[in-house]
Amino acid sequence: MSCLRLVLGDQLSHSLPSLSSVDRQRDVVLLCEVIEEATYVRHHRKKIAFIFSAMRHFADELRAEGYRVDYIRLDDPANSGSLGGELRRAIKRHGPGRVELTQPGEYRVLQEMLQWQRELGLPVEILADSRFVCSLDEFADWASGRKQLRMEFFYREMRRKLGILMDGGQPLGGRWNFDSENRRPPASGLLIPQPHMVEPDDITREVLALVASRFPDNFGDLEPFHFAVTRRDALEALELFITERLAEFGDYQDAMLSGQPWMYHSHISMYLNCGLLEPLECVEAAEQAYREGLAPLNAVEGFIRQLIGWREFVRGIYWLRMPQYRELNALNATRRLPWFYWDGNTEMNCLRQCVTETRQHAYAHHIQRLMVLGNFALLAGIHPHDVNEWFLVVYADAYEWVELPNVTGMSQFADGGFLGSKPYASSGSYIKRMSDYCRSCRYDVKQRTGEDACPFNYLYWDFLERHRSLLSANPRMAMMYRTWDRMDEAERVDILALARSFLDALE
Ligand code: FAD
Ligand code: DLZ
Ligand code: SF4
Repeated sequence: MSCLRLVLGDQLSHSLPSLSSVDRQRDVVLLCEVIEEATYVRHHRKKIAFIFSAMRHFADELRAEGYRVDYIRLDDPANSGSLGGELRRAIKRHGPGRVELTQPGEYRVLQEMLQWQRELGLPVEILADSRFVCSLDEFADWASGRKQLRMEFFYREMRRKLGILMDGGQPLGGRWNFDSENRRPPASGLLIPQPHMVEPDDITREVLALVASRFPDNFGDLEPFHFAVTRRDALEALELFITERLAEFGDYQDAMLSGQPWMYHSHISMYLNCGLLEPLECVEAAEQAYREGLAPLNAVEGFIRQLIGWREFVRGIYWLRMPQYRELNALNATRRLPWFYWDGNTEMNCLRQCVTETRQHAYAHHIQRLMVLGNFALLAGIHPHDVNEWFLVVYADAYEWVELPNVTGMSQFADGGFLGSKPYASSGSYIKRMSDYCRSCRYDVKQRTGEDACPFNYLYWDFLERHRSLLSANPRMAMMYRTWDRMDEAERVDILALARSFLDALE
C-alpha cells in the first residue's frame, strides 16, 4: 500500500520521522507552498523567501536521493492555497492507501490535521517529532506534580540524561550554570566576525522574484538575502560559529552594539527551526570545541543551555498549555502596538536600532528581543496579542511553539509567572550598561524626570506602581519596590505624570 507523506516548510530534515520508512519506488513525498501558511500572519518577506527556497532545495535533495517528490509551487495555477486542499489534490493524483505526517510545530496546524482522517476517508498517521532532545510525553511527565516549572531544573535533567558537559554525575566545572559570567558589557573596539553569508543561487533568485511580486507590502527588506537554504550551508554556518564566535559568546551574550545584530551569537535558530540543523549536533559541536580547548566553559555552557534548556523548555510549555496559553493576559495589558514597531520611527534610539535591524535581517539577538523590544511593550502595557503577532511576523525563526512562550511567558509575563519567576522589566540603566545605544539618543538615560528623561526610566516605575498588587509580594521584586517607596514623593508624582502623558501620546 503506497503512502503519501506531507512534509511542511519547517520539517526539512532528512531524519524526519515520516521520512524514515519511505518506499522510494511507491511512496510520494509532498511539499507545497500554500498561501494560507504564507499569510496566517503577514510574515517578514525574508522569512517567506527563506522557507520557500529551503523547501525547494530540500525537494531537490530528496529527488537526487531517489525519492518520488511532488512539489507544488505557490504560483501553480491549480494550487488550492491550503495544506488540506493540496493533500486532497495529491490523493487524487497518486491514489495512496494512507497518509503519514510528522506532528507540526503549531497547535493550529495540528488541529487541522486531526480532522484529515475523517475528511479524507483514509488512514492518516501523525508521528511524534523526534527532532528534539525531549519528547512531549517526557516533558509532561517531568512537569506533572511540580508546583513550579523552572527551566534550570529541566535543563539539569537534560544534561544528566544526555551526558552533556558532565564529569561523572557532576556538572563539568562544578556548576550547572555560568549565567553570571554571560553578562559583560560590550568593550570598545570589539572585532566582531562577519556573519555567515551565502550568495543566492538560481533557485533562491527565482523565489526572491516570486516573493517580491506576491508580497510587495509585507514588512521587511527582501534583499540582500544571505541565509543558508540547504543543510550543507547551514552546517557551514554552525561551523563558522564554533570556530569564530563561540569563544566570545559567553562573555558578550547580553551585549548590544549599534549595527551589530549578530554580535557573537550563532544565528542558527532559523536553520534549527526549519529542520536544516538538529539541536544535538549543535550541542555536540560546542562540547567538542570545549574539550579541544577552542572555547571556555562559560561560553559553551551558555550556548548549550539555550539549546537543551530554553529551546526544549519553551516547546514543552507550549504543548502543555495550549490552546489556553495564547489567551493569557495576566497584567491586563490593553494598549495597541505602537506603529514604530513597524517603521522604526521613534526618537528612542534603542528601539529604532532594534526595529531597523529586524527589518533588514529578520533577525535580532535575544537581548534585543527581550530587553529592548519586549521590555518596552511590557512597560507600556501592550496587549499580548499584538506583541505576539509582531514577534511571529518579523523573525525568520518564528513559529508559534517557540515564539509564544518567549513572548507571553518570558517577555510579557502574561502567564503570571508560569514560565519565569519575574518579569523582565528594566529601566534605561540596563540598556545603557549593555549597549552603546544611549550615546546617540535624544533622551538622557540618567534622567528620571523632565523632558529629556529616558522613557524607559519613568515607564519602569510606573509599571511597578501599576502592578503593585501582583508583583510586590514577589521576593525578586522586593528591592525595587523598596527603592520606589523611598523616593521623594514629588519625584514619584512627576514620574507617574510623565509616564501617563507618554502613554497617552502612544495611543
Ligand atoms: P543564540 O543566542 O546563538 O542561541 C543559540 C540557540 O539557542 C538559538 O539558535 C536558539 O535555537 C536557542 N535559543 C536561545 N534562546 C532561546 C529561547 N529563549 N527560546 C528558544 N530557543 C532559544 N527564538 C526562536 O527560535 N523563535 C522565536 O520566534 C523567538 N522569539 C522570541 C521572542 C522573544 C520576545 C524573546 C525574548 C526570545 C525569542 N526567541 C525566539 C529566543 C531567542 O531570542 C532566539 O532563539 C535567538 O535570538 C536566536 O538567535 P541565535 O540563533 O543567534 O541564538
Ligand atoms: C512559515 C511557512 C510559510 C511562510 N509557508 C509555508 C508553506 O507554504 N508551506 C508549508 O508547508 N509550510 C510553510 N511555512 C511553515 C508552516 O507555517 C509551519 O509548518 C507550520 O506553522 C507548523 O509549524
Ligand atoms: Fe533607549 Fe533610553 Fe537609552 Fe534612549 S536613553 S537609547 S530610550 S534606553
